Amino acid sequence: MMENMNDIPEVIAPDTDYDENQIQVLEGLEHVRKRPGMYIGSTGPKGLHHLVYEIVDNAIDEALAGFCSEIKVNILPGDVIEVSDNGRGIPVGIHPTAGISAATVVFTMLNAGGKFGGGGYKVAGGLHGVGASVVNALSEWLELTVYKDGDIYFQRFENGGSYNEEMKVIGHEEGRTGTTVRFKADPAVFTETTVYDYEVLLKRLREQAFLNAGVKIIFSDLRDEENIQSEVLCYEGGIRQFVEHIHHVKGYEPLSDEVVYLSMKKDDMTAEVAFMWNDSYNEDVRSFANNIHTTDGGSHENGFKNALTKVLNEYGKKFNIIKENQDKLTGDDVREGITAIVSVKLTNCEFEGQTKGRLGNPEARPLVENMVTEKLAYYLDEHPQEARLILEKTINAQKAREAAKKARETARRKSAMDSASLPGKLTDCYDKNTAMTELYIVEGDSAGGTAKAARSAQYQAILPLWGKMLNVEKARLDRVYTNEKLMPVVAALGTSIGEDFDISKLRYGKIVIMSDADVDGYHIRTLMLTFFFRYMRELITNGNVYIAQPPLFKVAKRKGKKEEYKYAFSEEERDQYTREFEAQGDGNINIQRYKGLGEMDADQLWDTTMNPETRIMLRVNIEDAAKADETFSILMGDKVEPRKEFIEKNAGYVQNLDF
Ligand code: TTJ
Repeated sequence: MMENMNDIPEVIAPDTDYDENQIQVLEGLEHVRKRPGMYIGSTGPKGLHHLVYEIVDNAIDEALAGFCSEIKVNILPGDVIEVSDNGRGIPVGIHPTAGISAATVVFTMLNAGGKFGGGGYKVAGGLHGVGASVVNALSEWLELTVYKDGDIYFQRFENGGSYNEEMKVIGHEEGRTGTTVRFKADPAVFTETTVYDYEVLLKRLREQAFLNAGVKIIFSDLRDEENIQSEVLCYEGGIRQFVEHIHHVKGYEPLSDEVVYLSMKKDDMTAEVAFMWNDSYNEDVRSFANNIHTTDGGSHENGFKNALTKVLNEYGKKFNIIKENQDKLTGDDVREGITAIVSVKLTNCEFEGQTKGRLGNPEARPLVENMVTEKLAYYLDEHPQEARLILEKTINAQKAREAAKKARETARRKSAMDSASLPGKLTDCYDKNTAMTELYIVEGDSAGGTAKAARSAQYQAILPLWGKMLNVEKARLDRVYTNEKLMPVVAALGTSIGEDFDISKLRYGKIVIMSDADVDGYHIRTLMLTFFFRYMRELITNGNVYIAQPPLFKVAKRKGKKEEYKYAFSEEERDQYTREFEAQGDGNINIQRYKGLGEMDADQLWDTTMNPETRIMLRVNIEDAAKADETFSILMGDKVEPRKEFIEKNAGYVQNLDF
């Protein structure tokens, strides 16, 4: 879908000073209304939040250009977004070819932004930078105010970018400069919701503040006057503080006091990395290109990883910490327990892969690789104490890996001796064609029994989970291999895990986690997603993992012997069905709340949750899994403080967790 972005002709702008001349006129906005997904990915909550990023990005560019010290982002009552900066103000003069204000052009002509012409700003890429006009096209209304040369300019757009009045001066204010954009996302486009999630916006704005050191973003949620929330996001330390923040949130203990920070400029490109090790065994490497999270890595991330492995091996050899006859440290060894941010800024980013999550630009790799090779070697020489700690940590990882390999081989030999290595608890399906088959991972034996009775034996297999919840956080791969809860899952899937993972051996096309809508169910789901995220990540990126959605309520109306009923998957649905039944004015209404899967009989479970014709399932994406991983770290880690914070924040959902 997004490949079509390339079909949009580029604006060729003269390479002169950035002014009205540089913005050229392109096609109108009708196409954006017709195919919003092409421009913002989706019209669900993700696309909705994307509108905000799109506008904020413009203000951040102005800040990076050095002309703006403060960006305000407000969520106003009615889920109106207001973004303002104190930059130079968008050019308002008459555009030479369009014959209207240049600012109007920016908001009404697709791709009309100086950024796309090669002059003006140097940084743009991906879905980002599709521009203000796309936001306008998808808004019920949008108001633009520009403060410039002592004047206040204003223009209002309605219904996806139409306007009755041109940009005009509505007042004067001496000395003030800047741009303010206010908009309401169009509910006719964002049919699912136009309500913003404060935490989602906060996370992304904070990330942008880390990636652009010194840029000040003041974010406020003013929707509910009784509960105003506000944060000032400004980090002089940039991505160094990003690394510290991740450690704080996850409750990790750092290996040393100092975050390693390296940066380099070459031609039009800049690269920076920040990293630090901690007491966990998890690798958390996040890479960005032009401030966009590259979830699938790419050339810049590869450059970082290669150089890191190479430099640590060389240092270890040089100081005889790694002995002559000892194996080299692998990439996994050196990255065990690392938190790293890799950020590059390039003139033209090429994003590749199905979800455009991977940086393609080949020049980014040597840039990062050479930087880390040179500067990390220097850093280690300058910091012998830290260097020793790092080397010890990685050598421990190497030892653990070798021990894990032995344990694995023993486990394999053992399982080879069992006649069939499929777990005893598994009720398999007949079909062997993975295009058809589904594995339901079910919490508890009783729900497992119901699922077994409900399923289609042809293509649905059932695996009830049992045994004590394992603390994977503290366990390494070797212990995962002997865990009674996880090993049956591994055996049933057939893919093996970690470096042995082989998706071609996968025995089912869909893996469905089916757990109760309560605290235990939440726990199990978090555990499973974290496990997949850490040891079978490709299952998630390949789209094989799903979460079943059992109904929360049955709303029934009984009249004499006749019962009519509907299943509700949320409280809103419950209330809606109740109102519908009430409106019919006859019979008694009864609402049953399902506390667990076990309360449904097999037919009900089939109809509501397992029948492909009628069920709803959520496909798990990499962000969901990463989130589970973070939650898991918080819930299972040693630190009490982040756990308390988490529980306070999520009190509604995770009430009775006993720690
Ligand atoms: C362009 O070059 C001349 C001086 O102004 C430059 C400019 O466009 N600056 C600018 C744009 N500052 N802020 C914006 C901006 C801010 C928001 C909130 C939204 C948009 C679309 C642009």
